[in-house]
Amino acid sequence: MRNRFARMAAWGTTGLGLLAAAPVLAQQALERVGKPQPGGTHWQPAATELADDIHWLDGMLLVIIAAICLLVLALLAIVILRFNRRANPEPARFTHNSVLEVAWTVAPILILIVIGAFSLPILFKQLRIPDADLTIKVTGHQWYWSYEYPDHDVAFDALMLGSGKARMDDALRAELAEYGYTEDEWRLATDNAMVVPVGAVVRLQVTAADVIHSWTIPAFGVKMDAIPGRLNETWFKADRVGMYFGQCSELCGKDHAYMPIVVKVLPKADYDAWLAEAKVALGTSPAAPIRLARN
Ligand SMILES: [Cu+2]
Repeated sequence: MRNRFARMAAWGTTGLGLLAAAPVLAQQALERVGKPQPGGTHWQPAATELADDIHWLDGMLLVIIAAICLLVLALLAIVILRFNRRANPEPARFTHNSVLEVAWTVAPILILIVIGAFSLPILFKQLRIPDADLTIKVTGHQWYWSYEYPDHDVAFDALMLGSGKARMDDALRAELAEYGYTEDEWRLATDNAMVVPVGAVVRLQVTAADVIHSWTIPAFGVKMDAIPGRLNETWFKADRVGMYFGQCSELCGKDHAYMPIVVKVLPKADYDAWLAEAKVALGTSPAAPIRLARN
């Protein structure tokens, strides 16, 4: 709460009102990805090629691990049924078998090489950042995120709506609606969101101001530790317009569960309109980022 009041004072209420009103219009129709679904136990639908790759690798590993489990199960069953004391009263006395030992050493090596041949290229794709269309600096704080668009002189904090509330009430319902969220999006919804254009390569620079946090959007296949004193880099290219939810993923203190992440992926024209408004509402005079960081 303290943070939000400080920011309102810093930006002036006119600017904040302008910005708060605009995303409401834009996000009403946005597909929501990353909030809990009834019976949802699988991956969130992939919105980037990176996430697609990860899901494919997961499926492929599942096939391999299932085959290995079935093989081990079958061997166990054979041992239990054919070599128990009753079925096999006179056990063999040999202590080793070179062919068998070479086989059970070489086979796992081959399996690991096959897995590595598919997983390493995916890993390298995550690590090699393509030429970026947009750079955003993400800073984790106890307990909120702040975002800076250094090329556009825009910086803002993103705080969970209704923090400090123990249960839903009319005021909170109204606040969520005012920001364009539904009631069940409480504890995922933030006052400001990271906004990016669809199809743009976004380079993220991730750091923290106090303790280690971790920034993630599962649907993007992106998770990056935010470490004080370090600038970690990662990237994504969202292929689908939508509103994507994530949460701090490194236990960072008592309100770790209350620093959600919202990314809005908008058509280029909507993004440009947002950016124009953000420059007015959230634009940074030279002193402003420092003041924000201190909040
Ligand atoms: Cu955190």
